[in-house]
Amino acid sequence: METLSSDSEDSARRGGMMESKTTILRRHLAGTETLMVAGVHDGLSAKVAERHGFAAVWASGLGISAVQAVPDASILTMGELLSATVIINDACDVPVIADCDSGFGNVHNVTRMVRKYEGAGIAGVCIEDKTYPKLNSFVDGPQALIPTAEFCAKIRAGKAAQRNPDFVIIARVEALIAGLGQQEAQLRASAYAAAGADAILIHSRSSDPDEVLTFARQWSGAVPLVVVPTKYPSITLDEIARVGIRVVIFANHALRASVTAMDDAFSELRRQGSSQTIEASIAPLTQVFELQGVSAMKALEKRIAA
Ligand code: SPV
Ligand code: MG
Repeated sequence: METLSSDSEDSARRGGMMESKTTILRRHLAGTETLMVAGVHDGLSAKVAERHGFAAVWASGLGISAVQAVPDASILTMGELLSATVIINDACDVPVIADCDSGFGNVHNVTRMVRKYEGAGIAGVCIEDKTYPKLNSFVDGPQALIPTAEFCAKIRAGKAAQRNPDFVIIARVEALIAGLGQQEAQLRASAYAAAGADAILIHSRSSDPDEVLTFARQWSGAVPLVVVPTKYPSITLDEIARVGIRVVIFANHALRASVTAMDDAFSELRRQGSSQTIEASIAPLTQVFELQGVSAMKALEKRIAA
């Protein structure tokens, strides 16, 4: 699938020979096909997602926190999340949408955040209308939102800070998560679109897909809709497309799959005291080497040898 390494692709982009990841993401958003985005938490998961044909990846705050074994509760700093996101961006050739939680503070934090993320080559960011520090939407506890006007100011600050007009800012509405109902969710989404958001992520923790489907049916269509079907996995791509939702993010499936895979392997190793019984079910090292770019490294060695 890959014809250029990230480094050579970066320099090709810098030389103006290729479309930037930001422009690619912007084009995807303007298209008509529902975009499937894979949630990833490190370079390796980004690479695997890309190989399965995902057109973009989501640098998940939950995932990046989880791999450092800390809660998704604004424990990591913006710098830590950005470093992890840059690793993800370097590892794959598809656009990265960065989960930027509630924007790391007020309008001034959002301004700096957009400059830093855009400057690092990240295609787009998503900010949510929760208070700072935030708490993962699926953790029981207060899911307090900031006032609509305050979040609109953050969106305007972000849009004013971006340099490339194609850079994407997604506004995430947490009204349904906070139990404030469909009307409040629609009011907030409309206000965020009017403030300049390029897309609206409508989040839900209902196990019934109807909550987001109802929202989507009532949506004005001012900007595209994004969903994260973690708690309502029965929803189909067809249903999503039929109500006009443009982007679906499978935010944490790689993370959860890897926890199960590690659990299974470690439990079998402890039980057997040998890896014999799991060898056939775990990736061979050749596959790991390929993901690490060992063959590209060898090819380069050959090319530059005198
Ligand atoms: C994430 O992946 O960090 C998200 C999605 O923000 S969720 O965990 O569903 O809130
Ligand atoms: Mg998150």
